[in-house]
Amino acid sequence: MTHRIAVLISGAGSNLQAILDAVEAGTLAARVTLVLSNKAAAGGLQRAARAGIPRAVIDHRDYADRAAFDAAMIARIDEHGADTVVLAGFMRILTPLFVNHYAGRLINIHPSLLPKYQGLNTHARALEAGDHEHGCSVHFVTEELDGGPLIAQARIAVAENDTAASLSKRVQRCEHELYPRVLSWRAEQRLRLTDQGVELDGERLPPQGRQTALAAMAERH
Ligand code: NHR
Ligand code: GAR
Repeated sequence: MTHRIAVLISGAGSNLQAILDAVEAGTLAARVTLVLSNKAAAGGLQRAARAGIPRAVIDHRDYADRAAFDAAMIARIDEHGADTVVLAGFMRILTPLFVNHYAGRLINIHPSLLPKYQGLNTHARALEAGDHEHGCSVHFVTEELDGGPLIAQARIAVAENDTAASLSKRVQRCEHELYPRVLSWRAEQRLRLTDQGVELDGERLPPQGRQTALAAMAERH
């Protein structure tokens, strides 16, 4: 059966688009069963509509607390079926209820070289620190915010004249290449989370995950 992916978004959905494009191109052997947003205005919902994919809006403000919001999302996601649940610019912290329900099949992409710069405003923080490299990380999601086991990272060089905006743009290009690639590993049943850590092709990955070379890495602007 084709690998089923549910994608959670809060914004523009450029990572969602990269996933949809990879499915369309045949490089990601999966089916996106649902695009779920906590914001009705999220641009990614239009992308899902164009691709003919079921959409749902579950607004966190309609729920008494985080657990109730998460329970509503679980119910909707499971109606559509998901072998992997993908966070793609999803901006709500998830409770243990949600994280445990999808243990080992919940993945996030984060715009920094984790464990550096967990949380928000990662590009400004990398610049502020004077880092010479920056990038993005894909990880299994656990209760520990941005602290789950790392699957893969891609690095870019930071230039003298970079701003948070220019960095964000280059990091996003890396994300758009890296995320579909990692998801193709899942779709091909090559990637799993074990008690010992992350396993790719039956081998345990190092703590920072697979370091990947991407076409987008060579770009400076
Ligand atoms: N939930 C858990 N339990 N663990 C993780 O690793 C998670 C998570 C939920 C989202 C994505 C993450 C990121 O890649 C993510 C990882 C939102 C916030 C946040 O502070 C932090 C990290 C991430 C996403 N959210 C605020 C909140 O109160 C709201 C911010 C807003 O709406 O703009 O939920 O960076
Ligand atoms: C991406 O850069 C992603 O790494 C980041 O938000 C952007 C979403 O863009 N995620 C987070 O910061 C999670 N807190 P998109 O909606 O165009 O995919």
